[in-house]
This record gives sequence, structure tokens and C-alpha cells, in this order.
Amino acid sequence: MTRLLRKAELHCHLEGAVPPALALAQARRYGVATDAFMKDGAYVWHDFTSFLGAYDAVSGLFRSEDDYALLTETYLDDLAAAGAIYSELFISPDHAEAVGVGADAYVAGIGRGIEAVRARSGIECRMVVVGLRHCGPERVEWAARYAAAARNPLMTGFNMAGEERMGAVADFARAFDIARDAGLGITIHAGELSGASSVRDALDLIRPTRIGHGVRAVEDPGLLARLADEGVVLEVCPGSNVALGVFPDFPAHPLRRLQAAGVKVTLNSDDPPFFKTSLEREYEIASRIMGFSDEELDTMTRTAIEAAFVDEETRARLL
Ligand code: ES4
Ligand code: ZN
Repeated sequence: MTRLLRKAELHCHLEGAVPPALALAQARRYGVATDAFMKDGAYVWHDFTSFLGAYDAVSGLFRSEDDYALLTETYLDDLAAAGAIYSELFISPDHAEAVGVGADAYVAGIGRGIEAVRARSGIECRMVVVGLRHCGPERVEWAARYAAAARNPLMTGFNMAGEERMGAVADFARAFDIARDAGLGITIHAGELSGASSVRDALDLIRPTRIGHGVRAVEDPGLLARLADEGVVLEVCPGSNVALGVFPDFPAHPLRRLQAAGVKVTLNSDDPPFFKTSLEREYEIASRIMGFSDEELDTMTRTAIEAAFVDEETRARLL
């Protein structure tokens, strides 16, 4: 029974966390047809590229500061009810600009949502700005400069998501330098759709303290040893990995092998309704299918808090 366990997640994309019922309500409000990306109350996609398309379409249903406050509150209320004490949300100023809200109103709405839910449930949340790899290095540098200039105490990290198989990671090093120099925590998507070498490149060229996914490091024993040795934390999203076909099923998922190799691992929901999951379900899968004990699950929660992009006072309170 994992419902009562303390939980934390470091890897959830805000627009990937829209409950289908909320997407439908927003679509009705703005008079948008949903058949291209929804069927029978669920999101429809068939591969990573069409997933990104559905994600963009759902993002387009949130068009004001209030819409983003509502989305953030909806997500965090559910998470707090599932026993979570901390969440890091990946936010995408690019999506906000594309929909015409503007990055500042977007961040203001999300910040209001975070503060409202913290006041009623105590859950802590921070924003991690993502640059979109498939938009190219200039756009990712724009996102990094935006995050660096914001000086918002709730915006504490920088990340790169999007199509992992596009461009060389070296092309994005400057964006990460901008973010690191501004004091932001650094994480990057690697080793999900691309293999172990993408994790190695990320370590060499970006020097992150965490890696989004990183699970395909399991293909390279030397790399596993390096991750363990350097204490790099993996943001593991088993439900996402299985939904995208990175691994055929949960028994084949490498979470246990990563943990047994001494790599620091955490459990995360990624884009929960798109992958028919939730943070609670990830803990449930790790417990029932992968055989992690409650104590081991609590260690993953503690690992997440230790690796969180928060001030030391907040970290100490959460640990
Ligand atoms: C992603 Cl751009 C983006 N959005 C949501 N989930 C993702 N996973 C990788 N890239
Ligand atoms: Zn992700």
C-alpha cells in the first residue's frame, strides 16, 4: 500500500500534466475541436513525434495567467492528495510565447498556483525552465537567458527537453553555461530515446547534477559505475518509458538494475495523463511489479529531496 508513503518528484512537465477533463473544459471554453488529440476522454498519440504534437495542442488550450494558475493548482492539489511533499515542474516559456500569453504572465500564473496549494496543503514546488531541443540552440539559449534574468525564488533550475535525437548536445552547452552562471540547478533529458552515449555526452559537456531519464545508461556498465561514482541522480519515469516503448514492460524496466549498481534513482511521472500514469501509480508499480520495499521507496523520496533545486532551509525541512 503505497498511498500513505511520502512522495516527491523531480520530473513532470506542466503541460503534460493536464487532466483530460480539464483539457475538455478549456477546449469548450475557447471553442477548440479536440478530435485531433483526444478520443473518449484520453489523449491520442502513437509515437514520440505525435506525442509532442498532442502536447503542443493541449498547451494551446491555456491562454492566460489565470489558466496557468488553474492548471498548476489542479496538478498540485492531486499530487498533495497522493502524499507528495515536493514537486519540480518543468515549464516551457516557449509554449507560453507560442500561445500568446507571454512568458511573464505564464510564470506569474504558475507561481500563484504554487503558492495557493502550498498554503492549503504544505506541498512545496519549484519551477525548472525547459528549453526545447528541437527548436535549436538559439531558442534554448533564449530560454536560459529568460530563466537567468528572472531572479524568481520559485524558478530554480534549467533543463532541456524535446526531441533527444536532434542536434548534438555540444551545441547546447552555452545555454547551460548561462543557466549555471546564474546559479540555477542543471538537469537535462538524455538516455531515453537515445542510447548510453547521450548520457556520457551530457555528463562530459553539460555537467548536470541530475539527468532526466538516463535509463539507457544500463547499456554500458562503465557508465553505470561513473554515474554511481559521481552521485548523479536519475529522474526515472517507468510509466513514460513503457508507454513510449523504450522498454517492453515493467518487469523489463532497468530501475532495479540501476539502483543495484549504486546509481541514485528517483520516481517521476513525466507527462502523467499522456502516459496513463500518476506519481502514485509509479510508486505502486515500483512496489508491486519491481519489488521495492517501502523503505527503498522512501529512500527514493529522500534522494529526490536531496537532489531538489531548493534552498538548504527548505531541503532540511522536507528531509
Ligand atoms: C518533452 Cl518537450 C517535452 N514535453 C513533454 N515531455 C517531454 N519529454 C521529452 N521532451
Ligand atoms: Zn520529460
